[in-house]
Amino acid sequence: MRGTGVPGFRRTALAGAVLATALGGGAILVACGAGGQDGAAADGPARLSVADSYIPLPPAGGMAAGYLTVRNDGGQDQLVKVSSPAAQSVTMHRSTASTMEQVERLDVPAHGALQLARGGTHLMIMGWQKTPALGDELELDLTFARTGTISVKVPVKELTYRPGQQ
Ligand SMILES: [Cu+2]
Repeated sequence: MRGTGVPGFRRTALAGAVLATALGGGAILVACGAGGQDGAAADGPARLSVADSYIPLPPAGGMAAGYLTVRNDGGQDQLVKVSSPAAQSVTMHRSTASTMEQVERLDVPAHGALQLARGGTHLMIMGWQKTPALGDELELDLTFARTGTISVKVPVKELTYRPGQQ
């Protein structure tokens, strides 16, 4: 019998590339409504603000969820990417009856809100640079198709926390 397998897959190189991408995402672009490129779009520029953001403390530094509300007083936009200098991976998920699936973009309706909440659409955060602790404030960089990137500091709360209870 002759060994034909290649012993070392190039996993290391791949992981390195992913990490480099995550670290490179640390550059912060703070979007300014007046400078929007698509300000002339028919339904007007989006006017976004982020509220009620929190991350329930993940067990033992494991995978965490992230919840927040994006309010919009202007035209429609889409959340197309989320990253964090504190974690290697942030993805957008939609919960279905039995499971959850990753989504590439989430609509922010005109004069409405995109809500990421328990039991519904949420963020999944993994690969912490440092184990999160209660009271930490972790940066999330939310990139929107029209508005650009908005950076928010998101507090780490108890696992059972719900917004509205102080
Ligand atoms: Cu999920």
